[in-house]
Amino acid sequence: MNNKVALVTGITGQDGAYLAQFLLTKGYKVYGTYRRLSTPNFWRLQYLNIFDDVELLPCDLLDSYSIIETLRASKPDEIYNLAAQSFVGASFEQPIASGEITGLGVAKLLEAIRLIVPEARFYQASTSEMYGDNKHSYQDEKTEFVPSSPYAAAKLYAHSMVNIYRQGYGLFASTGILFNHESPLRGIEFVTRKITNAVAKIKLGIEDTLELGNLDAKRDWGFAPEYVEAMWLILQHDKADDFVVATNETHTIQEFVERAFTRVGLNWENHVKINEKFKRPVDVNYLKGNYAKANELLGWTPKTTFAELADIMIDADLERWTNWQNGIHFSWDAWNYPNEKKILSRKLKYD
Ligand code: NAP
Ligand code: F7E
Repeated sequence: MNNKVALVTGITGQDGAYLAQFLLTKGYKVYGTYRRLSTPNFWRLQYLNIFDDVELLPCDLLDSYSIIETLRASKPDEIYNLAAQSFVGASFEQPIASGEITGLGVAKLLEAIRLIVPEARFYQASTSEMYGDNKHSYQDEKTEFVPSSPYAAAKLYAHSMVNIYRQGYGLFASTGILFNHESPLRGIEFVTRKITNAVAKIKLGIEDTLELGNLDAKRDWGFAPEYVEAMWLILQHDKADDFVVATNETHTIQEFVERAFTRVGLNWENHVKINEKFKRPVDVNYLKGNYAKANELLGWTPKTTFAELADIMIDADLERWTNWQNGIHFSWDAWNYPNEKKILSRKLKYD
């Protein structure tokens, strides 16, 4: 133990689970917040085998009093705010809820920190989505933000509030402007995991087609376990600041599709269909980060390549579906999410 206490909001999400695992290896006592749901959602903590090692506190960013109770109960030295409505597509469907959770929720949290634990170090999960549909060859800490979705607008509000609380109240409040990062624990609606889950099912004969939207968008994709280490390094730095975390590479969605199908020996063109429903009213077409500052000041560098990332995800989903076919039971998200096609969209086009 290092006698330090960390509070991770959104511990049930991809990054929350990996960050909790990382902090436990560093000797932290780890508290994590979860939302009360009709069906409990602890599969990632179980998957990493750390469910019994973390302390769970009920907290919703919509509810200031639950935030206050969480801070009082945990008395954290470090707070990692990962909780958000994080799906860009859904933010077009529910812009108000996305703003209240992902934007205003952070203001509620900062106010509570200012009043209850002002000495705590605070990390905010900012995002490359804040750059929007920009025209720059790469984006770094100096690039202007032009958000292109309700999600990005909410995140930019939160990002601005962190800077205001740092300057105005002297909080040790930092942000990581993280570009897309993926893993076998990635939420099933996000494009990489949607692809690897479907490719595994197609390979095993459970499904035949994969419907996608915009294949031309480009993303800077890294490996999530490496990105949570960057979050920790940001809070160990001697000064609160903003840091871009990225790979400095960019690839189209189609390249990811090709890599995933090739991994299992199939031709993607025989299985992929375009469905307008999965195109967004406004998309971010090009993202490529520059992590020079994080490298220079934090010593952080990405390690897993684009191809390795796709292979790790494909192999994990193939193993899960193979186990499922063999009647092996384990904690997992995909088996009871049969088909995203079932979900009707209010604003996007559908058949
Ligand atoms: P994720 O898997 O969607 O996890 C989001 C977490 O937030 C979940 O634990 C979720 O709980 C929780 N949450 C949602 N609404 C909440 C509310 N009203 N109150 C409290 N908690 C709530 O997201 P992720 O990929 O791990 O990303 C972590 C953070 O980094 C997010 O803030 C995301 O916006 C940001 N980010 C992600 C990326 C990326 O590429 N992954 C890049 C940049 C920034 P449930 O399990 O109950 O839904
Ligand atoms: O979309 C295109 C889609 O949903 C990537 C979040 O973690 O990273 C994530 O946001 C691209 C977009 O991630 C489908 O139009 C095509 O251009 O995987 P995504 P995202 O929107 O980049 C950032 C950094 C965050 O902060 C967010 O929290 O893929 N795309 N066809 C599709 N996307 C989805 N989801 N589904 C499709 O069928």
